[in-house]
Amino acid sequence: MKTQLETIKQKALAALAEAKESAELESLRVKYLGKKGELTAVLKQMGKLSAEERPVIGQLANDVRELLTAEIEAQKAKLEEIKLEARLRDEAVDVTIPGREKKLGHQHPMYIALEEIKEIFVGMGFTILDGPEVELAYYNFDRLNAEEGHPSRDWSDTFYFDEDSRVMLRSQTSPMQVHAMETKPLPIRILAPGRVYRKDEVDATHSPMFHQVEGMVIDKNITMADLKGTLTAVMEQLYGEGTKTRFRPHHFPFTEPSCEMDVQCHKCGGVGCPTCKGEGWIEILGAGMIHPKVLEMSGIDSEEYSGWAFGMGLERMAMRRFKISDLRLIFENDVRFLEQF
Ligand code: 2NM
Repeated sequence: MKTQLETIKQKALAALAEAKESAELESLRVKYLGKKGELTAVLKQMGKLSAEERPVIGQLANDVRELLTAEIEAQKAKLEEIKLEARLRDEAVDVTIPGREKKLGHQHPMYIALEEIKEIFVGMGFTILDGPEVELAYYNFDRLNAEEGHPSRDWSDTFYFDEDSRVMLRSQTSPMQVHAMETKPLPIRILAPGRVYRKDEVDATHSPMFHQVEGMVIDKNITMADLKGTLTAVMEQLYGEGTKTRFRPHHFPFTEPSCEMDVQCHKCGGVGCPTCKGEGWIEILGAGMIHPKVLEMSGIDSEEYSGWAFGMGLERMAMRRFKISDLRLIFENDVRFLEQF
């Protein structure tokens, strides 16, 4: 029995040393020390021993059990440690690797220009409006005195959604102003910036989608002098004190009289240079006194109230401001381009 115990001890120790998983250790424990284990099987034969031998073998069996139990625990701890070390190695963080740079975007030059314009008008008591890009032709044309047959209503110029030309992508931001006339209490001072859509081929100066800013004032006793004074004050804030403006007659269906406004070239002071193409003046916007018909269609008494309005292209504005030569650069949104402003 002594040799049997010795054999069990040696076999078990060898197997334990080989074990790679704690599950393996558990099955070895069952195999040698469990109720049906090899050591237990030997102990069951103790009855055959003499009274002298029994305590000696009993002691020896206990020693083997204790040794194996301790060995299993030690091996378990060792495996845990190996596992932990492997995990630490796998999950190691190299704090010396440089961090990944988070690329930030950049504000678009056109929106930089728009923010500036908005700020100026807000400072003069204007409210900024937002409105739908899908409009009824009724609001985009009829209510602005562009009747059936007006050239801009043509299918070749406007994006319609239906055969009857009733629903469209707005071709100007003016329908927002019509909504304002319809819903806002008088007096009104609003600025309406946003996207507009026209069927134009893309080139250096055209795009089927572009941005406009329109503005409108309606109150008692508003005259052309208010239009000229306000817009000149805006240009002075935008281009510097003393900036000169000039107004030339023009035609729009929704204003009467209508005009175009030029600012004196800030580059050459009006002498003529490449920036103003030798003109000395740069065309900035269209404007005029709101047509009495337009006021009346929105339920405003044109005998009591009058108003002025203007509209300008935002891309052209930003291109002038930042000396951008091609409209397409405005829409490409290449960060290397945007970051320059
Ligand atoms: C322009 C030029 C002149 C304009 C007129 C109106 C409204 F709704 F009051 F009639 N909104 N915008 C207007 C006037 C727009 O763009 C070149």
